[in-house]
Amino acid sequence: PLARSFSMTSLSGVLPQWDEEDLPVDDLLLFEVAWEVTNKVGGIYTVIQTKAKITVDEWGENYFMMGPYYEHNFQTQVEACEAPLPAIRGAMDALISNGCQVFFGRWLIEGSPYVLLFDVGGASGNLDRWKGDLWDSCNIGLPSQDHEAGDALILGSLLTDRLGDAPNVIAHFHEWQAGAGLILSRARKIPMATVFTTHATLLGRYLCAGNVDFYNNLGKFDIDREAGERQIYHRYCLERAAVHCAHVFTTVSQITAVEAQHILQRKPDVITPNGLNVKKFSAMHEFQNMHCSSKARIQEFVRGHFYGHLDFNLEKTLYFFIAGRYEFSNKGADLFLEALSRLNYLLRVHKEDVTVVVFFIMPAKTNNFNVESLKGQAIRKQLWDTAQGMKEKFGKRLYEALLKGEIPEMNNILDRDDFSVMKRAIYATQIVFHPEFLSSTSPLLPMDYEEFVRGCNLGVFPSYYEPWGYTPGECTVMGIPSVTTNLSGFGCFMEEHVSDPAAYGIYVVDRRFRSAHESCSQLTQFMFGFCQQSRRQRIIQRNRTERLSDLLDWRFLGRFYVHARLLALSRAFPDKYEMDPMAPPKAEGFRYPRPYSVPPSPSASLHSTPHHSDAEDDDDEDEPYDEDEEAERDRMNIKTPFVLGGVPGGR
Ligand code: G6P
Ligand code: 1S3
Repeated sequence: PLARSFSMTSLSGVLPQWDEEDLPVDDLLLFEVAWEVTNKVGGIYTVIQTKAKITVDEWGENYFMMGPYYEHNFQTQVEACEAPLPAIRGAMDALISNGCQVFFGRWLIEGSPYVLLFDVGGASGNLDRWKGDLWDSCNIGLPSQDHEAGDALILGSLLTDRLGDAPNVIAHFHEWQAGAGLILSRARKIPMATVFTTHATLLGRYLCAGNVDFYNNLGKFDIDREAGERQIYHRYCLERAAVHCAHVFTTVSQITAVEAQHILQRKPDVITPNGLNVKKFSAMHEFQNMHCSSKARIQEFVRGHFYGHLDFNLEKTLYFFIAGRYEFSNKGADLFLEALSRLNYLLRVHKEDVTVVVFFIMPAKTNNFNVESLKGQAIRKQLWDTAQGMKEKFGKRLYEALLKGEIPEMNNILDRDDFSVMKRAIYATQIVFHPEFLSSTSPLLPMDYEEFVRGCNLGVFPSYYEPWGYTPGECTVMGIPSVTTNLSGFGCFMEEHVSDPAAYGIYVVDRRFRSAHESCSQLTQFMFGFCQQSRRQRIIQRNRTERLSDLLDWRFLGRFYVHARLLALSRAFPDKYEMDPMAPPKAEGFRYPRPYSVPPSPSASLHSTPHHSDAEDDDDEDEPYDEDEEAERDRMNIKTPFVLGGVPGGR
């Protein structure tokens, strides 16, 4: 019998956490299916990759992730091994003897989960037959030109072909590309508990990108016709069928829940917000030091980029960035550009000596690097190398002179040849072409995304369509302030759980109840206010931002996944598992209070320290603010009214 009870322990002394003992996993298997398992396409990869650790902690050897096989991904991310369970080995053998390729191993990420990957391309010879099966089971027809939908069906067919023989399975499917497996498993009456999570709706994404007033017209769209006109009717049918076949349907945020209710015609049973695998540094200010060293590298890049016309003070330069899938208006790049031009105007009118350098990190088709930027970078690098060489020579000669008891004549310490080398370096224009931007091996900016974010001052993500939005969350756990919107799942979540988000460095632009012009003005004011902060105020604000990390930790948010699975079990096998109606974990009512030192006026949040100062270089300024005291007091003030109800009881 599964007589289970949960109790709460505290995470970092702030948030309640599930006790992991007694989760009903002993005799169950958990399958998690997504197109992005070991295969980075977008945000779902981040969800499953960061969540792996807590899921493995809970399920151990009973947890299997499943997705498509790509040779390069497998070779670089997976350690091949034999499947531990006879049921899985049997299914693999049966598929292989039918000419399909399947691969098994441990994904080399934190938690090292097992992965079972299916060679979709290699099984494409069966596609017509499987299309027939899909039509027979649910009357969804896939057109031949849509290869992505065809691949999704192949994955689903391979999955359900043999794995239905495994006993006591909970299968969690993510997004429409994994949906075919769910539809087929229900059509074939395979006895497993199913969960389907949507991270965005197909039609919602299309409609928003098409410049419609989406959220004010949610109930008015003729959804079948809209899907048909966009030639995605069959995909939309797959998505909708998966949603309706699942025992439990979840979305990543409240705002996408409302969207799903209209576009997919089912109210989600559970909201499963996206978390991160938060790493705390033992030294509290370590993340500030990391900001400093990453920023120095961005500064080097800027020096090279503006080589020959660097007419601004790098000490008074702030780095903003936007990042995400290249959906210009959905991700708010349009609003950001307009707000930047307004910010530029304000900075000039107010004669601010701050310079803002902005990066757009959006993977897009490129032919090559801009030659001028490469020239600048190459010259900067060469000058750096030359300077290093000269420094060594200089040091050596100085040392030799001192050994002899002499102070050398500084003007003579370098000889004529040395000066020639330095002059040559100044004139040199060697160029290297390399079509990459943000990667640790890039010639332009040799940093990975995380290092880059750490070095910036503000992430700006004014999205219009953003079911969750990892980018501001990633900034938060690194202690970097960011702008988000009340149309993003993340922004709404923060507004719900943080009393004064701006004081914590989370600026939420209202894109829901204001016109585009008004939202743009608000964004401009946020950025202008940010530019007016002193360095010390920015440091204090970063400390506060970082304090919100616990809220975004999977150790806290993972409970919603646990709940979804238990609910699916109780619906799929009601005779065996019973769900206490009080079971849903509750996050309502939980709020981070306004930081202790911030006065209770909303406008004060824009200047987030007790005493706003105009001095920029004021690291040592003696302000009546004690970070540790503030952190401690805030922690004491945080209420934890989560009621974690019962869980399945045996019958
Ligand atoms: C960190 C470092 C400080 C540095 C500051 C720069 O806090 O510990 O030494 O002055 O970053 O901050 P800024 O907001 O100007 O990039
Ligand atoms: C989706 O990825 P996107 O950037 O296309 O899924 C992400 C993970 O749930 C989510 O954070 C994002 O908002 C969605 O839009």
